[in-house]
Amino acid sequence: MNISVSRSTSAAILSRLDTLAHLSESDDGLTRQYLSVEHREANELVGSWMREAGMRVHQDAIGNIIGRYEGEHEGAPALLIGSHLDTVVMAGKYDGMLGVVTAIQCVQDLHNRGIQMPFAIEVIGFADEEGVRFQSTYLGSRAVAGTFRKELLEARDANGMTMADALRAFGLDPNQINTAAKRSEDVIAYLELHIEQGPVLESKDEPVGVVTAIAGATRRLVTLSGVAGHAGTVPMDHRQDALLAAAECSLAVEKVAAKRTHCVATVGRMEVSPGATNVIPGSVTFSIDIRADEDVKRTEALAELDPWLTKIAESRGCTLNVETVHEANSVTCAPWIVRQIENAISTDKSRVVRLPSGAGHDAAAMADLTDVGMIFVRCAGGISHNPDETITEADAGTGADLLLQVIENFRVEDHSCSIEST
Ligand code: HGY
Ligand code: MN
Ligand code: MN
Repeated sequence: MNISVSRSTSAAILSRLDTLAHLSESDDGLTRQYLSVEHREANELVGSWMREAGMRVHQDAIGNIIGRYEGEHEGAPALLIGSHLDTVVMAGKYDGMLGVVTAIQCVQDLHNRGIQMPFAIEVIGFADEEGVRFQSTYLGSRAVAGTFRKELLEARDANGMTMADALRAFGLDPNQINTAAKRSEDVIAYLELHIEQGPVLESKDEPVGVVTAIAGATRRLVTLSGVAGHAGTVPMDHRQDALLAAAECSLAVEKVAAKRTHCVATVGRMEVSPGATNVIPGSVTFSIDIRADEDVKRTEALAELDPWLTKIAESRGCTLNVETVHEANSVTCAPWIVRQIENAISTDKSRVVRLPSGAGHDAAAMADLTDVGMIFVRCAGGISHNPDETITEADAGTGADLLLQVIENFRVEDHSCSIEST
């Protein structure tokens, strides 16, 4: 790569990520949920960095923070560069935020050199990618892509508040969400820089790689209803214990994934009711997250799992309710963008790591609007969704160099909008 952002840039990136990491709902660890006080504080802080970099800033109707850096001609179609500002519970400080902060630094670099591209650049800090509060993911990027489903507004958080009411409490109007959607003719492509969240780059001793595809995913909420009872008096063969049914179902989830290559499944949340030591659980709700590199594998795994869950519930005298709260097919990154990222990494193709993403990303939702490309940055041990998530300052700089080079050499191909390539 022949463009290099200054060393101060990589230090600035890490320092800004440290500052963002303090905007958390709890003192021990980073948790920043959608439409929370911390979300508002993060939008204000990131918005100030966008302004410093010469961008015009606004918050859209679903709570994304967006900075626009005009091109040579006012109102030109934009290259979108984004990632998310929300986190999982007890998160690391790079997942999502690295992509937003790095994009801002790249625009800052252009601004400092007085460079304007033939296209505009819009940096987007998406409001909710993880789906922690309302159990459905890609809310911010779906709104921008125009694929937000209104029924999601009725989803409730752990306190029973609907998304619609949470939007109103945040100062937003749920009826205006459609105004966040972008027209495809106003967009030339979407780029996202993200930590790999896996071990491949580290195993190949490479700081960055280009993403070829993003795995499809299905998220479900399963509720088993049995009979609550006295832990001391109900004989074992008279029980309709919802937790034991859920435990058996969890093992079935593991088995349908483990028998398929590149297919993973996780039961990450389980709520037991009434949740007392001396009461047989009457009702349990648990989550299923299942993904695969090929959509057919995921649908086959689900088709195998469904009757199995029904059988387990019946055998334990429980009723079963299954709700699909998220479904996204796998997405292929546009070859014409992959090629440009590859060329920026190295003209020696054998040096370039091309890898699929097992994790979901906003790019998967943005692919409904425009062609997408992703850059991965190495993270230590591939650890993510964990406070121990970390990257080196050098790799943060290499990622920024790469993104800046892709931006400065971006050639629009196969696209309807009228942008003359520079
Ligand atoms: O779950 C995921 O893959 C992403 O971190 N939202
Ligand atoms: Mn994540
Ligand atoms: Mn992420």
